[in-house]
Amino acid sequence: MTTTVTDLYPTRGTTEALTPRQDPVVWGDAPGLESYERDGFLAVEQLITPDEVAVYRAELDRLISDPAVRADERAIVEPKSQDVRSVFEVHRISEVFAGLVRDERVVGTARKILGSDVYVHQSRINVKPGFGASGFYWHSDFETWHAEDGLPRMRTVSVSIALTENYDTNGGLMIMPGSHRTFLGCAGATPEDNYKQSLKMQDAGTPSDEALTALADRHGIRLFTGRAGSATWFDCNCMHGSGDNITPYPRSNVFIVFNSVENAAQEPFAAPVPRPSFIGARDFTPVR
Ligand code: 6CS
Ligand code: FE
Repeated sequence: MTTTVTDLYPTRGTTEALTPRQDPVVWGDAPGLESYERDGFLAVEQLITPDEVAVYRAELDRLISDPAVRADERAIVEPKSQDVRSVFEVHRISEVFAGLVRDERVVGTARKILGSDVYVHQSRINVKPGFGASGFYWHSDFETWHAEDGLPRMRTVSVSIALTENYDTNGGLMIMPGSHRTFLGCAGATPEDNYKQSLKMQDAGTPSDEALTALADRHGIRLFTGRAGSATWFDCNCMHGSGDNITPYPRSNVFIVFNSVENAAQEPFAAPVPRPSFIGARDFTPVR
């Protein structure tokens, strides 16, 4: 007997459609998360100390200059400069970053928000070097993780930890506050092997100008700046993006996505096959 899975968040059909969020934002009853519930994000001025930043920066520099890492399919290079743009599954490649994932300041906060044990759905370091590194166009991560990785519910949280200074000029993260409460189903089917293109420049799953204008008019846009060591926790369904970085100053971060073990990936809801496990994990072992 085939079990039909209800798709609460239809996307990548013929037309764009708005669906109100049908999931809590904060799944646990932990105090102090009221603003995260309201805005969909929580900015932390210092999640890790300057000394710890130095350790992770050194590890990032080591990884991106290691030819074996650069040759690995988990490394994505900048289209123009061929600089390393991102390295995925960094928590498996590097014991140093694996330690960061297990740090109580990190995984403990994810458990509080998601109200359960958690596993890492995705991790990456984004280098975003200076002199023209390209940004990430507006999107909801959940739209991709639902469509292509098969995450059924909005019970997923990302944390972006700055490893370099995030100025207001070097391509920082922008989020539309409150946009996490509406799911924007995008028009246009997912192409085969979409990830080979989307991790450089996303196309499928990007909103129309009209939808973005309506969301921006309603919610505004918040730019996140902060010192190295600062962090932004944000809900999987926030509409967010970041601009190019044409300054000489890199905007490097480590980005960890925690998913509830109660929300494990199923079959993709709008893609022919799941993405590789280094992008959307298929090992649901809780972080200990
Ligand atoms: O497709 C993804 O999973 C990745 N893409 C972006 C632009 N943000 C989320 C995630 O890292
Ligand atoms: Fe994203």
